[in-house]
Amino acid sequence: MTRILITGAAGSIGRMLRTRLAQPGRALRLLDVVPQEDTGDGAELLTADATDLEAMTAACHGADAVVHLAGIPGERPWQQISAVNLDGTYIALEAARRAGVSRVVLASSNHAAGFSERGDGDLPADAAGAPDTFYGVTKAAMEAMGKLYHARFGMDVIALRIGSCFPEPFNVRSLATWLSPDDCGRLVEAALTAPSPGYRVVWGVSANTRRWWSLAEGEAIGYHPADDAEAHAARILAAQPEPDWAGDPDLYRAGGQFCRTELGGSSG
Ligand code: 15L
Repeated sequence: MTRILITGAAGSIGRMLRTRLAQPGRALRLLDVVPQEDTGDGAELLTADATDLEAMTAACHGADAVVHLAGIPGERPWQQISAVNLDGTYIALEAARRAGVSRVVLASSNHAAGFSERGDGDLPADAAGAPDTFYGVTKAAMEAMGKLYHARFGMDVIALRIGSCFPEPFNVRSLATWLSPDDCGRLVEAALTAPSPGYRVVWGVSANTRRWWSLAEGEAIGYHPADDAEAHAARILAAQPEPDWAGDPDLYRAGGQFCRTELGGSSG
């Protein structure tokens, strides 16, 4: 029996993964600061703060891998977001190390590289960080922290630069950046099961026709997305002209409107 600890399990991606990662021979241990519903699926439910090193170390004991989703998912004042996202990343990795867990999957974000611009080819997943917000800085630091724990301790760490992970694409940008719930499940499954991946950064994006983020790094760990936001394009584009992907600031930069959001203001 393998055991996977998921932090931030009550959040939207956590709830998507609860059903998609369940499989025979695997136990899910779901941790969140808010109490979770016992749906009768056999998952082990823990109520704890992911920024509490002692609680996290205890939660990691007996786990084979950690999927670290806990964090504030958008822009906030620095003190607030660094206390949760930066400290939380350190604590997830350090708790895993102390408990002997050798693999950690980190929920990074496209906003770690939000100022990257659309070019001729696909943007590689290992393109240098170019954060667009304080939130993006915490995600770039998450990737750096993961790289540190790999280099120092030989842990397998896969950072997922997640795009727009929602039930459906909802605006023009998300026609390129959407990560469908099922592809999110496929991506995390690949990150959990790839043989000896070492340290990787992978885009979390579906096989969208309008995608400009590379899938090569994901394919290298066995992530093969099956969904395409284009199925929703007619609905989204119904009331507007064809978008200007090269000229619209919300479309030619990876982070979209986050590049214009007030630093420290609330978003996401
Ligand atoms: C993120 O990282 C946010 O958590 C999410 O709410 C969306 O804003 C997403 O990025 C996105 O870029 O669409």
